[in-house]
Amino acid sequence: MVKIPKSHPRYWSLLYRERIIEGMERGITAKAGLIAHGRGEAFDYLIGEKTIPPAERAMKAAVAKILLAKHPVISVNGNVAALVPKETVELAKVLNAKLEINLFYRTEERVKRIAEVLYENGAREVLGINPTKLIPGLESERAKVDENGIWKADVVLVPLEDGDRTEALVRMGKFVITVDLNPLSRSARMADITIVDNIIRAYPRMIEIAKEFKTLGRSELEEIVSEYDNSKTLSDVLLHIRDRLTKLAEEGIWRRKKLD
Ligand code: PTJ
Repeated sequence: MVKIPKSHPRYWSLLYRERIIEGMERGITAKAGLIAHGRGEAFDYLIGEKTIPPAERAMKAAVAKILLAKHPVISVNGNVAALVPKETVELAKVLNAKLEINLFYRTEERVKRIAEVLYENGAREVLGINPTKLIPGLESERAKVDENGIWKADVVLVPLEDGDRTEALVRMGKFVITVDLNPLSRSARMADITIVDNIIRAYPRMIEIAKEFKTLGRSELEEIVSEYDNSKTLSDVLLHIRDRLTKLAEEGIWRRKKLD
């Protein structure tokens, strides 16, 4: 991996970019994952590369919903495994959720590599290695799911997803949560809860929230979920971007100031 100097003003961005490249070289991330990452980076610039209030609200509702679920499953693809393997395993543990590998560009070699990464990071069980069920109405490789995982799940967390499977899972009656920096993507609009944040910030924050919420009773968790409105969240994200861009334009971003 290329050494990124810590003094570089875009250290974090470059570090995660290297992780994705390394993930691809190790057979974890799909080539198209590099493009998906670039798209995410562009939206992260627009929101200001920090967790914004609508994302914080969505994360709280998501954690509450997963804690209330009977069979929660966290789906893992090649980008997620390259960027946040340790956090993915920790989040599943703290939420008592199962982990399932589900790939759009599925090859058995990639599945094996991703499973290795998850086990190296402390996973006790990884599903999706020998899927026996097919999500109805979905023609891509993503239709292949594990009978004890996504197939029987009531709540599924599908980060960095493409819209097809989100829609198919919603059709199957599942409650779908996504993490997607693009508030306009099909998955963002199809999901029941959309966390518009970078997964590198979202998962650590969700782990904190989960630890905090574990002390709450079911009725308190139910209240958090019932007060949540995903349409409002998506609208608030768009308004945040609009207001931020308006402010930057009025202040004159060309004056070499640091962007807030
Ligand atoms: O590993 P595979 O074979 O399952 O393939 C995975 C990819 C990501 C290649 C596949 O799912 C894909 O092509 O996804 P899309 O349609 O490009 O959608 C990915 C979405 O995730 C886009 O809307 C991006 O903006 C968003 N995104 C990318 N990086 C991040 C992100 N959202 C949150 N955090 C990120 N770091």
